Amino acid sequence: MTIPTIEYLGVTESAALACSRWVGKGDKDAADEAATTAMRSFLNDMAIDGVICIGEGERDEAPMLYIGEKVGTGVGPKVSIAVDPLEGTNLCSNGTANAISVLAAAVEGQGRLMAAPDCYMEKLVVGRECRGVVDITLSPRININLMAKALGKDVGEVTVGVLDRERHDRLIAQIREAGARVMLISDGDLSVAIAALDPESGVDALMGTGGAPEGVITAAATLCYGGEMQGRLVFSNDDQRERAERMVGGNVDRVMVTTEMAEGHVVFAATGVTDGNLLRGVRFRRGFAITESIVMRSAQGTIRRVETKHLDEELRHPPCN
Ligand code: VTB
Repeated sequence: MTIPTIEYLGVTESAALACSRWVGKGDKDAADEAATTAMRSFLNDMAIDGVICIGEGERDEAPMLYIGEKVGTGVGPKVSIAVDPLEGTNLCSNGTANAISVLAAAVEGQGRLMAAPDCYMEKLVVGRECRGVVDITLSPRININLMAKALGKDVGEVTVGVLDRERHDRLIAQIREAGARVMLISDGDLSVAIAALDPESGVDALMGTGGAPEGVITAAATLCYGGEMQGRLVFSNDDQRERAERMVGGNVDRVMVTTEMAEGHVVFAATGVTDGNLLRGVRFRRGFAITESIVMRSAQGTIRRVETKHLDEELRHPPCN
């Protein structure tokens, strides 16, 4: 049984609308809570036997949408659901670019999402034109040159998104030395990775280290876009490594490709909270709000961009002052 695409879209729309009331208000926890509460309540109305495989954290640290939490009415297809109700809590509270609400889902027996340990992941994400071209074990210079060739661009026209962190100082220098452009982002490597998958976004690749759970959600988007993602888990201590050995198995230092992290029939949905490289944020008009989303199904090979008007939105989520 297939769950209508529009249902998944409603999940991320509801989360984006709820936390959009907190855009620019300087309270990231309130923004995250609003998104999580709205998303959970939408999911619980869906006719699915769902379980959260990637969520807000472990059961003991996250009251809502924790890993293993059952969602949905319990009657319907068994679905594994990976969520990030608000990717970029700082971006939302600061009113800066690229905060999104996001979900990836796989129906049991049709698709699979990898269980992600809570550690870092080194990521390389490129769009369809660069599939089969890049290799995370090679230097940024080589990858950028290979990308430029595949894209039919000058190296100086290639733009790489990188999280602005000290750990990336060397990477940033290497990208610049190769002659390419670095787009530094303060947070939200998931939204910029999705932008890199889209040929119209102006971002050609995402490189660098961010969260592993978000990496798996990125892989679901990559599968839907027909792009390529390579990831390597990065551990801060032995505990994390042992956990990864239990959850992921095999040699946990290996390079993981897209299909190891997301496979088969998966659905991906994201709604903009603040304006970003790929999606516009929630906009308010007299008596209604407008959202922009992207929703994709890997099995059908569909990528839909959806603009939705939400009437009387101020009654559902009153402005917070
Ligand atoms: C953040 C966040 C990213 O990873 O950077 C986080 O902005 C981890 O990095 O979007 P830090 O610990 O250095 O902040 C993400 O959440 C996802 O990959």
